[in-house]
Formats: sequence, structure tokens, C-alpha cells
Amino acid sequence: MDADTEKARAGAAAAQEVQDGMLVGLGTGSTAAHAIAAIGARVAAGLRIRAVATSRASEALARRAGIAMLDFADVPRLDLTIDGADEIDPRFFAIKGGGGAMLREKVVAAASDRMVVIADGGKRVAAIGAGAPVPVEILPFARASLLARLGEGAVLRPGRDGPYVTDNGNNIVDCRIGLQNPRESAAWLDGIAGVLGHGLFLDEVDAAYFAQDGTVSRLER
Ligand code: ABF
Repeated sequence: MDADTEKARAGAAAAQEVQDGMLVGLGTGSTAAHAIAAIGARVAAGLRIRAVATSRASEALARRAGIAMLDFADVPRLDLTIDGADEIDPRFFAIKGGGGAMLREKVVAAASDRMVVIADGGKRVAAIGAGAPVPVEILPFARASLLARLGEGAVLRPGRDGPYVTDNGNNIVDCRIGLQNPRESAAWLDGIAGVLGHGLFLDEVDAAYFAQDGTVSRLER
């Protein structure tokens, strides 16, 4: 089964967790887009929810799908967030941010009672860091010094016309840092002035839906 079909199945399965009256966080990326479509179909069939998006792209998708959207700046708590990942391991440690939205994804996840990751089988790894770099959102003002600080494997993510610019107006550095101890790595990144966010999600994920070989499995932390 191809990855997009797996993504669609994982997204549709997780969409069933959404219940009437919920405030829902909507993730970013192609897998999250499938979940948004599945939630939109349930809204069209009568489900009443309100949602916030983790990116402008997902906001637009959700509005087109007929989902009532709120500004996250006005929302203190959410019931559930459904989002994709680049890698996730058996400890429920995840790397996110390949899609460039990890800062908003993290604050939305942190405000959610529950966060569910949806992924195709290729995202499931024995330990995070298997293939994906760790994306780090940085203050453009400090670009050169932060690139130097983030080490040899650090690469400024390119955009269409110059460096990639996030929805928050910042840049992203994709880092190759050893993840033997992900908590130490996260604490190191958190301590660097000018680092505004990163894609190490170590405590946020409560459950995961993996679609692989024609079946969807749901694992609870
Ligand atoms: C977001 O989109 C991420 O944090 C992750 O980087 C990416 C996954 O993309 P896709 O679902 O398109 O593979 O969820």
C-alpha cells in the first residue's frame, strides 16, 4: 500500500476520536490534511466542533472543509490535537517540523488534554534520529551566530527565494545532532538564546495511529 493511502487511513481512524462539542487542534502536513478532510466530512454529517490550526495552510484547508475555526490566541485549552510526525519511536518520542510548523504544533499540543499522532508505517523508527534531522526555529536576526552554535551538521532550510520563512516570520535550521539522550538534546536547544522552538516532542504524544500493510494500529502511551 502506498504511503499516501496509509496516511489517509491513519488520518481517518484518528478523526473518529473527535466528539461532539470538542475544541480540536488541527496539525500540519499531508497526513494531517487527511485527518482534516475526514473531520470535515463528519462536520458535514452533523458533528459540531470548533478547531484551531497549527499553520496557515491547515487553517485554509479546515475552512474549506467547513470546520468552524478559532484564533488560538483566544483559546486557553483544547480537548484533542491530531497531528503528523517525521519520526516516532516506541517511547512516544517524536521528531516533527519537516513541514516547518513545529513551533505552533508544540504550543497547540501543550495546550491540549490529549495529542494523537498519525503516521504511515515509514515514520515508525526504533529510536528517533534514525533519518530525520531535528528542525530548529530560529530568530533571523541571529541567523549566522545560531548556525555556528548549532554545530557542523546544521543547515539553514532553503525557501523559494532565500531562507525558508515560517508562519511566525522566522527561519529553520535542520540539525544533525546525536540523539543518544533526547532529553539532554532538547534541554540544550531550549537553553540557546534565539532558538524559538524545535521539533523534539518528548512528552506531548499520548497515542499514535500507524497505518501499515493494510491495517491501522493504535498505540497508547
Ligand atoms: C507535520 O508535518 C510535522 O510536524 C511533520 O514535520 C510533517 C509530517 O508531514 P507528512 O504528514 O506530510 O508526512 O505534521
